[in-house]
Amino acid sequence: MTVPHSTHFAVAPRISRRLFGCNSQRVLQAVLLTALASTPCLAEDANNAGAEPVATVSMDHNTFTPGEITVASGTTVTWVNNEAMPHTVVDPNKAFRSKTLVKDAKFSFTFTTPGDYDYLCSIHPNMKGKVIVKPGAG
Ligand SMILES: [Cu+2]
Repeated sequence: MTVPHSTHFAVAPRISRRLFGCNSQRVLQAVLLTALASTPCLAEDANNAGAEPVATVSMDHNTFTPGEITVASGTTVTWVNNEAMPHTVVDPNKAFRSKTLVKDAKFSFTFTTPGDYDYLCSIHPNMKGKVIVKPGAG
């Protein structure tokens, strides 16, 4: 079996520790910082620190919260399941459909077309939410 390119970051710290000895900690930090800075999913935690607008909807007590959000076109909405009950995020018009989300699992979709998106949890059809997408501010 060949080593895929994706393991590059995983093996880099080990190599640098051997090469640089005492300095490996600093090298490791630099590698980690670089990796963090280039990880797109962290942008949502930084609360708009990145260029792309983001929004979060949580799932708890069989409820999407907020149940209705209005976002600008281009916004990435991330749903997070905060309870043990599994849920899905499904647009009946097929714009998006998550896998089954267990506790702490996330699903993200970037809304690029303005409009109203009523969605539901396919496991609990009474569990509904809505995303209203307005034209972007430019
Ligand atoms: Cu559900």
